[in-house]
Amino acid sequence: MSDRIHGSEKKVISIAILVSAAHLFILAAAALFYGLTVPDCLEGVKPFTEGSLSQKTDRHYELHMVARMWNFDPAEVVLPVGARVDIFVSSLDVTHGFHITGTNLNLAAVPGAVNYGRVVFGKPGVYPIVCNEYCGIAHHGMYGTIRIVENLTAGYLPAKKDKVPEVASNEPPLVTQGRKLYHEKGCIACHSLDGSQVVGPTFKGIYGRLSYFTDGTSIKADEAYIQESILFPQKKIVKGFESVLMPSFPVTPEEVQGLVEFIKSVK
Ligand code: HEC
Ligand SMILES: [Cu+2]
Repeated sequence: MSDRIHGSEKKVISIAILVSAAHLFILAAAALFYGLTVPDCLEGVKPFTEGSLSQKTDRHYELHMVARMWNFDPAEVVLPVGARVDIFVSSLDVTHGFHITGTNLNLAAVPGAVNYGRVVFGKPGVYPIVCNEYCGIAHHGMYGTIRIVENLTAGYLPAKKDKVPEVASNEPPLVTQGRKLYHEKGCIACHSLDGSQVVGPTFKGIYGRLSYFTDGTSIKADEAYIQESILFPQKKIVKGFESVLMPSFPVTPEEVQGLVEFIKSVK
């Protein structure tokens, strides 16, 4: 029997068996010791519309991530070294990518669906999240950050932490509401408060200053203009920012009022 198989063939078969065994071993080790799981599309899970972080046990976290044009909610996550994170990803608009740099987690963020993957963060450092699925004009600016920190007692979301911001007690309620919306609606991703130009013009000192537009006209930024900029972002395009389209946001008239008052207050 055995002399019917050529010697070199036997060698090849042995190597094939060895390689297969090695693969199985690596898979088992990855699952058992590194906590890796196969990305999965969950059925029967209601897609969520807001990002959140919850702590299940000492090291075990659950992270809900929402992708939308053109940011992630939450935009920044801070976790202790060794955190084992169950990540659920969904989208509010189109299909986005969700890749955590430095890990092997690469999911699609699909509207109406929830995808799942698990990552164990063994080393401290900054892990940028990138969208690797072209999703529109500001696709290149779509990113988030996971920060893994040593000696941290519990993970948290920096932007949501100051959801109820510390403000002077005499701040008008509308301004406080607007400040909250600035975080929640994601304006923070493109507009700074400190004068730095991020993706869009800074809000610092915008009220009463001249805005110059691509059609050569200009306008002194008053309440009506700021309101129009939020409701109809494409009506007037600020010069120098024509390469990025500001998305329009679903906002109630009351929310617009809050945002306008907040923007006016950024001096
Ligand atoms: C994806 C990036 C992005 C996001 C998010 C975004 N904007 Fe903008 N925004 C821009 C860009 C780019 C411009 C300048 C081009 C233009 O006028 O459309 C702009 C312009 C503006 C202007 C006019 C600025 C000026 O100097 O005249 C206002 C006011 C404004 N945005 C408010 C908001 C508010 C409020 C939000 C949140 C609800 C928001 N933006 C979210 C990108 C963004
Ligand atoms: Cu995207």
